[in-house]
This record gives sequence, structure tokens and C-alpha cells, in this order.
Amino acid sequence: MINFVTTNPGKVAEAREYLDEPVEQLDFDYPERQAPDLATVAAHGARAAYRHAGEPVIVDDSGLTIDALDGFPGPYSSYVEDKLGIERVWELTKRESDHSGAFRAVIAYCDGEGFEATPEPVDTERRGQDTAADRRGGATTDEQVDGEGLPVRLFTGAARGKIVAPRGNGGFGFDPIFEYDGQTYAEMSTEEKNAISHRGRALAKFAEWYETTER
Ligand code: ITT
Ligand code: NA
Repeated sequence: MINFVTTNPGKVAEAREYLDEPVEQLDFDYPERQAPDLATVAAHGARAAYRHAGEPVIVDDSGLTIDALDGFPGPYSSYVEDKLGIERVWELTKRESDHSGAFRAVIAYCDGEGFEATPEPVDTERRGQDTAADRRGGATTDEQVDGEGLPVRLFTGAARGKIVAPRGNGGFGFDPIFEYDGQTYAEMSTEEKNAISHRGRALAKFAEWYETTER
């Protein structure tokens, strides 16, 4: 059983669809450290979530970056979704000539155990087309101690696409305005979205490790 600590049931539905292992949602709003990168936020979140749950946990920190808006809303995606809403994010993007953007997800696993670091860094800040490297995803570790001392495993995924006028009824969050290969995320089934999405790619890396590792 995997404990997924998140307030977002959409993330859980995707993990359930993807993973063989049963997934339990622990609806705990762990304190999110303000940081410009998802990996730092996810790593700190996983430590806080592990302390709260007292059992192995995963958390997912994700966000949308719009190239013409210098990566906005990025780490503020959740706040911007609440305050502006996706329609207004589309309105802002519409005025620009470049509508390209990326979704990124970092899944962080913490079980309070130490482990050998096997870093395989991925470039999560890159712009341009969706590439083979994006499709592969990445796995790395965060052993930053800063008085906390709990190592965290990080699994990352990115998908590059286009911001469009809202279409589709599926998914959650920014799904209706993010188009990949002619379809918005909201027009895809969960399975179709997982096959190409930032989260699906991060879940693939997580599953590859989780399902083949003795813990
Ligand atoms: P937790 O932190 O409790 O997990 P959250 O929804 O606040 O839930 P984040 O802090 O990671 O999640 O914020 C990510 C924002 O990006 C939030 O507004 C999500 O709705 C949105 N988002 C993340 N993944 C998405 C996806 O696959 N499709 C659409 N929107 C997504
Ligand atoms: Na959050």
C-alpha cells in the first residue's frame, strides 16, 4: 500500500490508475516551503508528510510554466488557479505570440530510511519541444540535511505542450487549457493522460524503482 499525502484527489486518481499497488489518500495539507523549484518543495513536503503519517509516504508537487510569461505561474500554480482561474490564465497567454508551456511533476518518497544516492539529474528548467529526455523522466535523490536528516527519493516528469482556450471535461486543475498532441489533458481519459503526462512520466520512474526494490 502506498500512502499518497495530498489534498488533491485528481492526483490520487492518476496514481491509482497507473500503479499496481493500492494507493491510499492521506488528505494532509503539509506546510509547503516557498521555493522556486518543485524538487525542493516536494522534498520538504515528503519529510513533513512522513513525520505526520509515521509511515512511508509519497507527495507530488507540480506546476505549469508558460514560456512567454517567463515561467509563470510555476511554483505559484495552485495559488493562481485559485485566485485567477484557468480562463484568465488563458486570457493572459492569448495575447502572446508563443503559447508553448510545460507541466512538471516531482514525486517525492520518504520512508525515514537512509539509502545510497544514485543521482541521475534531469533538467527541469529547459524550454523547447517535448523530447525523448522528457519522455524518459528522471530519478534522483535529495539528501540535503538542513537539520532534518531524512533522505528523500525524487522522481520527475515533464511534458511540453501548448496553452489553449479551455476544452474538455475530464481531469482537474489546468487540464482544459493544456494541449498535448492536439488534445487537451481534459479531453483524455486518465489512462491516456498518464501515458504522456508529466505525472505519468514521474509515476513511471517511481514504479520502476518501487516495484523492483526490496524495502
Ligand atoms: P497538494 O499540494 O495537496 O498535493 P495541490 O493541488 O495544492 O495539492 P500543488 O501544490 O502541486 O498541488 O499545485 C499544483 C497546481 O497545479 C494546482 O493548482 C493543481 O491543480 C495544478 N496541477 C497539478 N497537476 C496538474 C495536472 O496534471 N493537470 C492540471 N492541473 C494540475
Ligand atoms: Na499544495
